[in-house]
Amino acid sequence: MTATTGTTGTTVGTTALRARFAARLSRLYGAEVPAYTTLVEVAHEVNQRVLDRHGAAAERLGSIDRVTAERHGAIRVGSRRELAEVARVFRALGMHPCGFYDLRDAAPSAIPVVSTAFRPLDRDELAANPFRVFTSMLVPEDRRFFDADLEERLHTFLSGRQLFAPELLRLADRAVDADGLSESDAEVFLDLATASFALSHDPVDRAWYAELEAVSAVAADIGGVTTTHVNHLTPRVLDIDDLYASMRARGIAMIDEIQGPPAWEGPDVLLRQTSFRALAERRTFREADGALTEGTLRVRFGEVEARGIALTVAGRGRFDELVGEVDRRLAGDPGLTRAEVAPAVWRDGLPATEEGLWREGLGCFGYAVDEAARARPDDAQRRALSDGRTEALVRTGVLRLEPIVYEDFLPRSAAGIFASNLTGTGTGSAAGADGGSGAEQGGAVRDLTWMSDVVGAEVAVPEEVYAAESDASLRTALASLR
Ligand code: OOG
Ligand code: NI
Repeated sequence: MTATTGTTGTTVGTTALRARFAARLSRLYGAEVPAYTTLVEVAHEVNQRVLDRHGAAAERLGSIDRVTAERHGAIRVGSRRELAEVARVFRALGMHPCGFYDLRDAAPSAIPVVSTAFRPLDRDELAANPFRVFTSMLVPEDRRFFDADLEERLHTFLSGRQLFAPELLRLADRAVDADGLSESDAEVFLDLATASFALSHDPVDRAWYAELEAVSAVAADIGGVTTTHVNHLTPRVLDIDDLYASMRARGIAMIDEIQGPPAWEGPDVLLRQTSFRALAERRTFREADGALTEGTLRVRFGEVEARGIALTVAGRGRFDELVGEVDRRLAGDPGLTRAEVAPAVWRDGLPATEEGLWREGLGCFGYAVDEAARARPDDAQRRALSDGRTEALVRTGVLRLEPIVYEDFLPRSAAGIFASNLTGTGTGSAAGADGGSGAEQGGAVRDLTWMSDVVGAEVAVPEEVYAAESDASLRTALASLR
């Protein structure tokens, strides 16, 4: 955290702003959705159990301090302007766009949004506070979901609302320019930023909401109301199977399965997630005759995640193959469940150790010099040191592998999380499309370049971020051996 004293008083740096914002959002969401507080409690219990069971080894993929504070949020916006504005707010928090996700042709159900995640990119910033927000943007121009008339009315509705106060955006820009805010400005900024994501009590136009809901529940949640809100806040756990069982034991209805890689005895890779079902929340509605009535909507839920090792491009390719193989076996025998099929597929298709992942070029690792080996190398280590090849240095233990944690998301899990929490699936469907051309994308081509243009900053490619970190770490380690 940056804390310098100048003529404007104490400066609250972007890192400290992010940590404070994450904590405030957590308090807000806990007050709005009490089941979230239960989830955080259970997550802490699970993490404590893992620490007791495994000691220091439990922290191999993240210090307990980081993991305890760790959250990701999810929000949804409707237009280019709204996405550009929220990007300005996140930039003031040291959060940068990373990854492009197109959920419009996702199985099991297509969602009319494209997404990115705003997150710290540097290892030190992630260690200080890893808060990230999965941010989705509606695509009203996609003809697979919306006809021209509905698109037009969505544009009109969205252009009439202002999600972020002008004062908030001014302060955000100032924080970026000055690398922080004075204590009093920081308070105003954090108040306004947090308030932007609170559930609104504005009446919901019943007919308009229902019309959008018939296309997609997510479209209604975005375009059917006058504000945005946190959709969920997700704590991180060190044992998601324990978490899942513990939540059920407390009587909380969880979705049917844990998304992502299965539980198995080999290294944890990428991301495993699960959630509890969206809860009914009281909302006020405006009926066709203008009368105000009380009702409920189910859109917000609780999610939890366990993070594993980042994969290289080749590793992601392997992962996708394994997912495909599990799907094929399940289709061949509908009596089976994913949890029954996947571990065997994983055993056949992935190395059982971290070193195996590294050797096959599938996992992302940093490198640390083993000081004992440097000071008193045995014969094999001496040969490796004089030969200088990375492979020999790792094999003989002169260099120790340090897993790089996956800090991003999985499109298929995201679609699964969206889908399992929707009350209705809507009529919109992009199934069968395979992306690429305008026609295939419903007339609305969206990709990483498009997203970069909208947010006004280059959207990073996750695999490139991990590769750069791994390369830099290797260079440092090798240089220190010379
Ligand atoms: C986002 C769903 C995706 C994740 O963790 O994969 C997501 C949403 O529901 O808005 O948060
Ligand atoms: Ni999420």
